[in-house]
Amino acid sequence: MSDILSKMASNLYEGEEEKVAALVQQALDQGMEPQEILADGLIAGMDKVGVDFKAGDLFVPEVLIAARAMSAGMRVLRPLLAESDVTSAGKYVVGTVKGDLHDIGKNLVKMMLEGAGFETIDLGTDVDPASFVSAIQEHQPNLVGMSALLTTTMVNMKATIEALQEAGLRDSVKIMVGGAPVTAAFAEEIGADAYAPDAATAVDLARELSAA
Ligand code: B12
Repeated sequence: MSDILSKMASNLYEGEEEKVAALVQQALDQGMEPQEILADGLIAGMDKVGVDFKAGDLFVPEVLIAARAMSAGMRVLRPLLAESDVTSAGKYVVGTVKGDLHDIGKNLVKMMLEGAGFETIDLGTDVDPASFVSAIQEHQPNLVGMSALLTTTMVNMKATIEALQEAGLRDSVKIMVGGAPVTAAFAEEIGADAYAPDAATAVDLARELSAA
């Protein structure tokens, strides 16, 4: 990998927003392809963040800071990626389910997926089943994510899946669920496709589900 791309990846890991943005610009000025900068600079850095977060070597604040550096690099790159018509890794609609206002974990998963090249549409918190249905109709994602942090709101994941079934949309998307009280057994019971205990695993699963 070129020197500038490895520097970009390590600065992203360290959360150096301004340096990452400047290195992206420098790489473009040197004539590098936007896709190469994305894959071997930004995503490579974010992948290492994911691995170290999963291993317990990094914590939530560090991941959020790295994700901000990723966004700073993406701001420079995004217009050029749109021009060069780079296909995204997949399209992800996400929300925290009805009745639930917790969004830190949801945002972390979203940022890590953006880091992995997914296009994301964030419906926010307290999202009722009908809003998931209309967002899926509008944006036609391949992946849907639901987050819940309360034992009292987990049931709304099931209600959302039922609403998707009723709207005839269930088979058009893969559904991932997560949040502290959610388990793999619960995910299976409500008919979700996957459960991830953390943001790094969510990226691995999203890649698998998008390739399937
Ligand atoms: C911060 C917090 C709040 C903040 C939320 C701020 C915000 N913007 O999110 C505030 C103060 C608003 C809040 C309010 C409440 N909270 Co609160 N809160 C927490 C706390 C301390 C941390 C949650 C958090 O952000 N963790 C950090 C993130 C990174 O972890 P995470 O959310 O689990 O996400 C990771 C994974 O789960 C996974 N993941 C998450 N979502 C998704 C989605 C997908 C698709 C995938 C694949 C993976 C995934 O990946 C993430 C990253 O690795 C927890 C305690 C705890 N330790 O969990 C209590 C906790 C969740 N809260 C609790 C309660 C009771 C409440 C209130 C009811 C309190 C009250 N009486 O008012 C209200 C409810 C408000 C509402 N309607 O939602 C209880 C829930 C108990 C239960 N079993 O139901 C907890 C467990 C505290 C406790 N021990 O009692 N809370």
